[in-house]
Amino acid sequence: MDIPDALSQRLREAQHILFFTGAGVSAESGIPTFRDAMSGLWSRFEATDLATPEAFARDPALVWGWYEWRRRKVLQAAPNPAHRAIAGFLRHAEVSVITQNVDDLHERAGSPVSAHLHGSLHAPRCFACGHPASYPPGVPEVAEGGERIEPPCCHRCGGPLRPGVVWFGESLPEADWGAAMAAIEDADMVLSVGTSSLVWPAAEIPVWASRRGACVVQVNPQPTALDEIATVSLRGPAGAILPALLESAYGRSGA
Ligand code: BJW
Ligand code: ZN
Repeated sequence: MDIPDALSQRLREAQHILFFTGAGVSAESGIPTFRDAMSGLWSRFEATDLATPEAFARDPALVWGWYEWRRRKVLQAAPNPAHRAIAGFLRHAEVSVITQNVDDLHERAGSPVSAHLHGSLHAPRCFACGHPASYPPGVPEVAEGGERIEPPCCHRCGGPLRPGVVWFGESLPEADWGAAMAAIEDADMVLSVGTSSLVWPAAEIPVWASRRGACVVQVNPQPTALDEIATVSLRGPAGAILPALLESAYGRSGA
């Protein structure tokens, strides 16, 4: 893709770049986005129906099975060119990565993540008492069409374990939210990548950065709620556009 010269120059001159990422950045690693249609056991559900404490309380095996299937997909996946390009920017500017994703593909590509706003698939805890727990090593076996799996019990109180993610109606982790606010203060450039920009309060991050004067660049094959305020919207897959942005700013040898 051809990157406008003015944008390459702004990137090159940026002091602090904030990457704000969503499920689309992991799509080319084979991880379904949050709002992709589901199949198999979960085809009757929307993801938004399963990602709530109420859904877990009603049917823990259904929700735990869905998260185990997703954890399996993530453990079997590898970072893609989009994750690697973001890590490439670290060589040239101060970079903060603020992600809504619950996978660890940014870290595996070499980018330290300042904030996992919606938690992590890899840090379960007790639904009843909040005690942290851990998974056995290895990749969980889950049928491709999906299956119900009873969650393991907490060692402390016997309650069911839940995934360490942030469900609808729950507060975002304070430290991660604080890190995101600090990054907004510093950033002169925001790249919002692969997010529908629908989920509050995370979706406000590029908006607030824009109000503080940052240049906001969006990377997404589809129009989103951010189109109205983005300085530039680049339509296409992150795995093609981010490497092109990196190369356009710093040249082939810098990318
Ligand atoms: C590509 C691509 C490629 C594809 N390259 N791009 C009414 C108004 C405003 C707010 C609310 C409201 N009613 C309720 C609320 C609050 C609610 C909310 O925002 N709801 C909205 C849906 C309306 N928010 C909350 O509840 C939050 N907490 C909160 O508000 O606390 C205060 C409070 C406390 C107590 C009581 C009440 C309030 C918490 C939100 C937590 C969200 N958690 C989830 C689930 C995490 C676990 C899991 O993964 O299962 O986080 S929801 C889900 O959405 C997940 C994601 O991180 C998040 C964002 O989704 P994302 O990443 O944007 O993915 P998609 O699938 O939507 O989009 C993918 C994009 O990629 C698309 O645009 C594609 O085009 C693109 N794409 N391929 C680049 N190759
Ligand atoms: Zn417990």
